[in-house]
Amino acid sequence: MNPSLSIRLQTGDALIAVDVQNDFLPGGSLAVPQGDAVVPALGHYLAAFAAYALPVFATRDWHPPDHCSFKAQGGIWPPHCVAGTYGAEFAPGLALPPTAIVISKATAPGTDSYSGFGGTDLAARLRAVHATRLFIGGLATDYCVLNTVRDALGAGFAVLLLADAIRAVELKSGDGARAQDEMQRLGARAICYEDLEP
Ligand code: VGL
Ligand code: ZN
Repeated sequence: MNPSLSIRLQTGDALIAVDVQNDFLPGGSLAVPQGDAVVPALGHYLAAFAAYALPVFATRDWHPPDHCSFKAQGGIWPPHCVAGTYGAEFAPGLALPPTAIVISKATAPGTDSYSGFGGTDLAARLRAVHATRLFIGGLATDYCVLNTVRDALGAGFAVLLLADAIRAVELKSGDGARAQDEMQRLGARAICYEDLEP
């Protein structure tokens, strides 16, 4: 790797772990293929952010039992991430710091949001900690990661997409790669943990 490309964590950086919840992991009701792989991958970034005392955010899908995105209500998804259930809990292995700021989204029956910014105070919470550059990973590449990254760029944040800490649903084959292309086209820079300065 070219050391001149090495990324140094700095003041203004924040990490966003998108929807790393049991229902999106193998065995969950809306399992993302290899979704569990993001847990140790994000663990590396979480350790680095802890070492620099930089802020960490975790978004979660937090749906009511009759949410509009569920098939019984005419949506396209099986029931998932129902608030207060095991499936909605963060993956047990996800080493969030006690100071992590949890952002719940799509909490009302009639509205969905794939973006962590939709209907939440995420943007304000990021500004409150003076974040300017966001490291974004989690689940799923082609839904909530894509839409969170798009809104982050639209809100003026720089975005580093954690390419080794995302996995896609792939309702249609290739959706994950297309989503990553789109995020990069919009201005996100794809990185891997090895790109961080040791
Ligand atoms: C998600 C489908 C439905 C996601 C959430 O977190 O990517 N995908 N709800
Ligand atoms: Zn959902």
